[in-house]
Amino acid sequence: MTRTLGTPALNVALIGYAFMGAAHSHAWRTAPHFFDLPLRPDLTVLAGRNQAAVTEAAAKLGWSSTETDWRRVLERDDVDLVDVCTPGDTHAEIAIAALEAGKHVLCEKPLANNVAEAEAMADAAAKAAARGVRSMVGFTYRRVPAIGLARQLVAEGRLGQIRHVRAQYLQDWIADPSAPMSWRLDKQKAGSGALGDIGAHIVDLTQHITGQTLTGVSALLETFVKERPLPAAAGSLSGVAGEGTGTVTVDDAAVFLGRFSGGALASFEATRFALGRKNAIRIEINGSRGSLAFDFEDMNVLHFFDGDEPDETAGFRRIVVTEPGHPYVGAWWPAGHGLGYEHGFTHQVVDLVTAIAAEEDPTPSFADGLQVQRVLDAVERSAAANSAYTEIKA
Ligand code: SOE
Repeated sequence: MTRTLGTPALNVALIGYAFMGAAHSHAWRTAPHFFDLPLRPDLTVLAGRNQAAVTEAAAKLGWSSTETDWRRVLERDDVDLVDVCTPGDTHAEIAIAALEAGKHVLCEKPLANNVAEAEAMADAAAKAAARGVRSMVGFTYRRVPAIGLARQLVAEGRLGQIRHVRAQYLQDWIADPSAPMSWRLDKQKAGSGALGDIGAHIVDLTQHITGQTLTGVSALLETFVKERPLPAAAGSLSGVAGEGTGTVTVDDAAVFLGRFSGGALASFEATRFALGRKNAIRIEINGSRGSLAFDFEDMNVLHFFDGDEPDETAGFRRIVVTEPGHPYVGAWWPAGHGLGYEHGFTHQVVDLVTAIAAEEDPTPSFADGLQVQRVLDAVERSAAANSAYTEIKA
């Protein structure tokens, strides 16, 4: 039994209960049972537009009450934190209103659908922080133990001067042209396609690991399938096609080159058409003293090449990142048992709750989310200008 259960409550409200809502619910439920937290998350209210559906989801996901209007959530005195798990077109409105109402905010990635919204959110977050109200953007892959070890090796200088960053995020869930429309394929709802949905992750991850930021990009975007069947039920994510077709208004794939602030050259690929790749995040970083390589499809392993090794014994070593001394691992299982996709969300809750209790600003901050948004915007501007090299303004 952890000590959390005797600590003051942190009353949480979750807005949205689809894939991300389910992953966040699991994290809010699980964190206090594996980590000693300074505050005890209480799953107080789940908000969704349809009363019957949100009532069913609340029972399944473990929430004590429901609301059908997120604005009502902000009026409740029994809500301390709002967790935004809605499509990107509502992130800014909900997060800014919640911060102004004095609620801490966790907002799913990408932070917003465009730079203007992200700037307004970062501004509201800075003002709220001055009043002790905290905010975080949900780049959960930072909290995979192997990613934490990668960042540590770079920070310790084990890779030396970073020369190359190579990152891919490969999925294939819409490679079939008969896969129906969804909100993720609608620019008005999602802001962009593979670029913002999964490209944002590899932009954030590579900046997090290297401690550097992208300063410019040259990009290509493509929409391979421009018309898709409408879903069987309005808003359905069931993947079942209905009558008629809809126009895809976002990118299916983004490919871009970049330069990092420390001088490294980078290549990025984010696609939903890598047939056979389900959720492959692949990162390789080459430095003057060493290299590292990570693949989320083998997420408990980090490959490390130590350039200080004599040539006769040098080679990429396969580090199984499951030792108690590795980031977060000590709270879970003995060495070699491994963690999964959901653990990053639990670690996100742990770090957020710990920062709130310590009256510190958690990371990644909304300012970090804004910087990623500026990279996404530069990619779109470059692609629209025949891949012209496009600088990223701070
Ligand atoms: C895309 O389908 C997606 O759900 C992303 O939106 C998530 O951020 C990623 O973790 C898994 O894939």
